[in-house]
Amino acid sequence: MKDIFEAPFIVRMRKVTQNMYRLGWDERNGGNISCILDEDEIKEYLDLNNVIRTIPMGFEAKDLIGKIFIVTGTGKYFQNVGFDPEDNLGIIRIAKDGTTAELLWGFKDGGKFTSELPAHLMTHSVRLKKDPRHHVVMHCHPSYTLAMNYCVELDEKIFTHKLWETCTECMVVFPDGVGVLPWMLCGTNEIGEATAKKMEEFRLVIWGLHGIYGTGNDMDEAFGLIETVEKAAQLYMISAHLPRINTITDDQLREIAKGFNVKYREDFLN
Ligand code: 2HA
Ligand code: ZN
Repeated sequence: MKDIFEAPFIVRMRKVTQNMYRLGWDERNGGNISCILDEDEIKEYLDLNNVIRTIPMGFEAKDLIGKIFIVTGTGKYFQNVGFDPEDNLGIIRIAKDGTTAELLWGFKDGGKFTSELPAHLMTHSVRLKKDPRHHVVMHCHPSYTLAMNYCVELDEKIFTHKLWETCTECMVVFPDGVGVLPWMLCGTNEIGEATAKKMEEFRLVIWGLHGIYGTGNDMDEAFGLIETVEKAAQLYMISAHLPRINTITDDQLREIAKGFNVKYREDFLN
């Protein structure tokens, strides 16, 4: 077996969590990430017949039976993933009953997966149906995006439009817009189901007054989506109290969509 600490999927998780922590998106134990691991990429690193322990999930993930995920741990700090990945991360496989996780590696202090596993797995199910190349679900609390939650209506059209008109890149990066959920109690199956429902239409979903979910075919894509929202939100928040003299107009937004050949939410323009 190869050394799992050198595996690209571990190196990637260490890097991205450190990056997110340093950006201030994941204070204390805030945020969580899960990523589908393809059997081919892990079998050289891990004996897939060796189940360390089983952990009940409290919901059913029928579509994901047999799938393997690397996932951040509950109560764990992104700050610590870099120097102790085996304590802060786990690799789990969804067991045949669809309601149990088989721990294959990690959570070495007896810990378990993020409390947001329902939202993550339900989202994976939905996004996989949209695109079989889907792999990553990422949740975090980026400051400017969150600040915008307090001064912009929690409405998908209004919120998306404000982002689009603030930064030329936005229409190109997320032409499908940003889904928005009202404030809900986190860590529950209910917020998981509501998130997954939004994920049928969007790759980005705001959890009102809490944070954001981003998805993608790889880590860069999920991260890049959130990063682009956060950049626009930052520009919005540092300029919102000043007179708005210029803006990207709806006609210009249409021009961007045409120029970059992206299919966008036309109903989100005026
Ligand atoms: O686990 O971000 O939503 C920390 C969180 C919960
Ligand atoms: Zn959170």
